[in-house]
Amino acid sequence: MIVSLFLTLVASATAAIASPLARARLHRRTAIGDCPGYTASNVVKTDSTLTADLTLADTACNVYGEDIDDLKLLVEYQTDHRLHIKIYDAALNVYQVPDSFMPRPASQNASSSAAAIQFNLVEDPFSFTITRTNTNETLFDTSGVNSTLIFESQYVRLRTQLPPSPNLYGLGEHSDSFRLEATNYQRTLWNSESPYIPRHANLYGSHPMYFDHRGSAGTHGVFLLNSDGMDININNSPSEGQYLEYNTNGGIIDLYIMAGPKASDVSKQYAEVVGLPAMMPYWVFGFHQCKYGYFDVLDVAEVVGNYSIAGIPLETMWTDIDYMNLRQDFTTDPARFPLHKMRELVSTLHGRDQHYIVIVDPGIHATPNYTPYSDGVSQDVFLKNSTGEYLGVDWPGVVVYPDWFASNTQQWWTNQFAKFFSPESGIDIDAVWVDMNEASNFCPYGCDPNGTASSGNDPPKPTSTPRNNTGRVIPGFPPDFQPPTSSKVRRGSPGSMTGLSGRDLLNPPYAIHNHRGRLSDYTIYTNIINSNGIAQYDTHNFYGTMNAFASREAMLGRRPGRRPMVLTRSTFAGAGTKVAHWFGDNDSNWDDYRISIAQMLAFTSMFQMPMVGSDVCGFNGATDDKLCSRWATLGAFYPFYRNHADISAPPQEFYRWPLVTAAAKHAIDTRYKLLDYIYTALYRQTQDGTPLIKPLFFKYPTDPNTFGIDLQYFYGDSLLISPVTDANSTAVSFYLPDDIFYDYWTFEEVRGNGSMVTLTNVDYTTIPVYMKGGSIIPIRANSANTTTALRQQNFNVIIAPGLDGVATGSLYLDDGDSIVQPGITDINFHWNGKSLTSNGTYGYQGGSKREAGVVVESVIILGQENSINGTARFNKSTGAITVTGPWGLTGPFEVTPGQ
Ligand code: MIG
Repeated sequence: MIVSLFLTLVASATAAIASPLARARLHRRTAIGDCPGYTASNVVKTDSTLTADLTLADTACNVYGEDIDDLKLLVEYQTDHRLHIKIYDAALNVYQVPDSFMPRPASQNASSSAAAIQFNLVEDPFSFTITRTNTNETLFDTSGVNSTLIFESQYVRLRTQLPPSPNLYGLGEHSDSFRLEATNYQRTLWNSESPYIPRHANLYGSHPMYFDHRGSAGTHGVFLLNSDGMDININNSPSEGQYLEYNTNGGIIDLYIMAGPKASDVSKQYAEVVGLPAMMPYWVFGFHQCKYGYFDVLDVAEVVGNYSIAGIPLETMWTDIDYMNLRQDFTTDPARFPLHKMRELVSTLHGRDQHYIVIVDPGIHATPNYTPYSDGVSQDVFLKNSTGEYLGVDWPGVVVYPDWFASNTQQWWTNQFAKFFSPESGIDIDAVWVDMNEASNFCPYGCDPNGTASSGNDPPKPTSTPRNNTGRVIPGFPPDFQPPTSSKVRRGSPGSMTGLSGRDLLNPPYAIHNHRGRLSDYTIYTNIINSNGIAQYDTHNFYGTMNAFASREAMLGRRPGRRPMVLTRSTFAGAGTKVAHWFGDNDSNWDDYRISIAQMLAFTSMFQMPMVGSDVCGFNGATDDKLCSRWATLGAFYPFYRNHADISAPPQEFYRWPLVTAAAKHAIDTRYKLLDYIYTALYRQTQDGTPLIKPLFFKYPTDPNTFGIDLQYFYGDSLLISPVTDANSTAVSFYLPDDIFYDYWTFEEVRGNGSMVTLTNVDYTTIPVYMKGGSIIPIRANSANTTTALRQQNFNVIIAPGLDGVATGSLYLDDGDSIVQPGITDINFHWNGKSLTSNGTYGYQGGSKREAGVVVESVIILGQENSINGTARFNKSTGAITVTGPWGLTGPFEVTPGQ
């Protein structure tokens, strides 16, 4: 089999070389250093725009394709803090990311003289700089050595000079350090299935956006709206200085420069370009359990039951591809996951205020008598090659892939969801999980799908017979889930801008450094043309995002008016406007535990994709009780909190070990008390782009010690999280900036002085958390078993005064579910050193009587030397004053201790 595959590959490689462009590559005329660059002419300026023609300055170099002779330059001062710079072919043939997928922000025609950043043109040879208006600092500069603009049919190069040792972040998806290495660093963007999330490799998503932080000089952002495969090189040398260089396989230069000057301003300004993130249902912040390899529906129910027995709150149960009949979407395994039993599972979960989610893959089994396929064929929704159906291989065997651009695809997908996930007759899921959507193809380029699917690569099909529960009682589930009589313990096994013609769409002359091999290896071939005429070569990087967006529409079709939650593996810039993401198949090791923080920081604070998290305790391999305890605890401070493991990994539900059980209980209890605090932070991000998770440098931008920190972060605006990160250790050294903090657990005041602090006795069931001075944090007085019950708990309000003695905070409340809210409550708290005032909007009526009756039980003021006015409860050892209410949440109130 290996030999025959090899021969196929050789044969196809030969075929590719025979194509005209590949020949051109072999006979290319010059080296990259000889490319002539462009000359600008016909420069026309208005107050808010600049246009020019760019003409190839000399003989074409045709290094990786053919130089395009005539380009156009468009510069727009879109707002006073955002510049748009577009360099494109005059003939408008070169592919541009379609507006239908990524609607562009309208220019507000700001006046260049009032703008925070300026575009400066050099006409001959063409180059440009971007400078900060008030300081004249250069932010972007294409005039350096070896920086000539190259714009060819299959290669675009743009290079900017940077100051030495830059603080650059972003350019995901990757599993490298949060602050990017500046020497010999390459970031390839080409969405691919990437088990074990390898370092220094392209992963599942593409976000060509970076932040450049320059300390007291401010922060700016750069977004290259280009979906072609690319290598971004960051490097320096004595002769070329420090630079960042884009090398794309095509597309145009569609650059958005965001002026900041604060880092969180850049976040907001990026949201103005790609869109604000989607609000999520309240319950999605609950704890989720998943595993690939649950044997049958009973096994799934048993996990739910075991969580109850262990007393660990479980909000949502998940099922992986195990539930499908022979791994086909929109089917259930009649023996192991029969539909009637699945319906019982879901109604039982719903009766317990729990939720249920299953997986759906984009690859549709190409087989007769399978309705999702035959419907799709008759509605013409699948990708085609030159001879007919384009085939790949995925879990069910030979598959076809939906063409998300085809006119019937959304309706077909929506119909499959409506039927299979019908509340009346199907599986009434609460959210959906879309996987394998890079898209993944088990068949590398040149292989025969039919051969591959029927050979060793064919996934193991479940053959097991149904079983009854012969073992333990599953509390809360109907009788047919229960053991028949006496019980024995058992365990189950587990012109149109659609792209130039004549390109080599399979093996472009410039080969990006895709860690999976050639562009078409293990994915949909890049020469497949979508129904709108654009090649997968250009749109590959957002195939998964379109799949996820279509799934969101399909979910909306089932539950109109309610916020959908779609968890997607593959993403592109702007995906956060509609869907959520997990970081894919990590490994159960300490390094992957650590790197999850950097991944979370990039997506939340930079890519405007706030609902994210890693597989808690690790996906691949065996975890252990120490790693899983730490991860259960860290995960409670991710926005998305799900324990998930591979089929080959031993089970790792939190109740499997006493230590993890204890850690998870404490972690979930803490997370739930803080749930409204982080829900409020998510709401803010959906309103103006302020990130719900912040790197330390966002808050201490002039303290260089914070610039490289990626093992600590702010959860919400006020909580500094500093987890233990060493393997099997109870010690951690972390940074405390020059500021006042309060220990979340003891209320003790801790004065940070811009140095490292070491704790040596951090038990496996806890994590260092500090409240930043200046904050007011509303927490639920008690946790609960579900988020539904949590919503009926009263609040406490904690005041953590800043160095100036004052503090602020807020609390947002709504029904947690509706897209259009009938009424919201949004309260601002202010502490002036003597009194707490609260005021705002009070529109949320409460979903139930008990919810409507929720009050603030007490107000706790930290960091006091004496009891204020003598009467409030004062704890001398911690300096905390407790004032007891209640105060209602239906109108403003004021609390002055002692009065
Ligand atoms: O080829 O559906 O990342 O979360 O459990 C692996 C089975 C397919 C990969 C996903 C993982 C999921 C698994 N999937």
